[in-house]
Amino acid sequence: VLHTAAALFAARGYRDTSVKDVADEVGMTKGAVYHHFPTKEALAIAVVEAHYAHWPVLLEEVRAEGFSAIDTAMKMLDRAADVFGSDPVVQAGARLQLERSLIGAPLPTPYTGWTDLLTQLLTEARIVGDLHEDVTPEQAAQTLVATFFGVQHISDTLHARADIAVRWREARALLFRSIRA
Ligand code: LUB
Repeated sequence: VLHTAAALFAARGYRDTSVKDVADEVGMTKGAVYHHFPTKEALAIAVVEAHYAHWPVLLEEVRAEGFSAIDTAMKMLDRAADVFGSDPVVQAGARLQLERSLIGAPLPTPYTGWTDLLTQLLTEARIVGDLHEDVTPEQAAQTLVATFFGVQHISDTLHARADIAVRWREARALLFRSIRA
């Protein structure tokens, strides 16, 4: 139900997706869907939460590859760009966050999870001397998040994210060249 709702939210947005649409697509009754998600808002919240659930898993995977902290940050964002380009749950979460004012229930706060994660990694990077002396972890994290958000948004708006990987790697090449020691 969650994946089907995500596909519909990603394609049509919150307003133009009904619980009935989800039920029909899944092949369930509306009542059966309401058994899992009591309201349409609850369904949207679950999709946004599932969007964010990707990143701790991704962090563990990238950490396990043994990169330096600054390279872990870069690889995390590279992998996130690929996921934004392919995963309907991640795409739906991003669209729902853009439409948050239309959803009559509070969604998780956007952006701060990534900013905190990248600040932590870049603080580790600074300790081992991998961060440029003029750069603070907080500033670099804010700029990386703003850039990634903008790159994925423009790619989505203009090209349905078909070029997100290329656009992101161009942007992050500039950014990481400027934040590395
Ligand atoms: C990321 C989006 C789209 C931030 O973390 C978030 O909330 C995000 C959806 O709101 O990009 C950039 C890593």
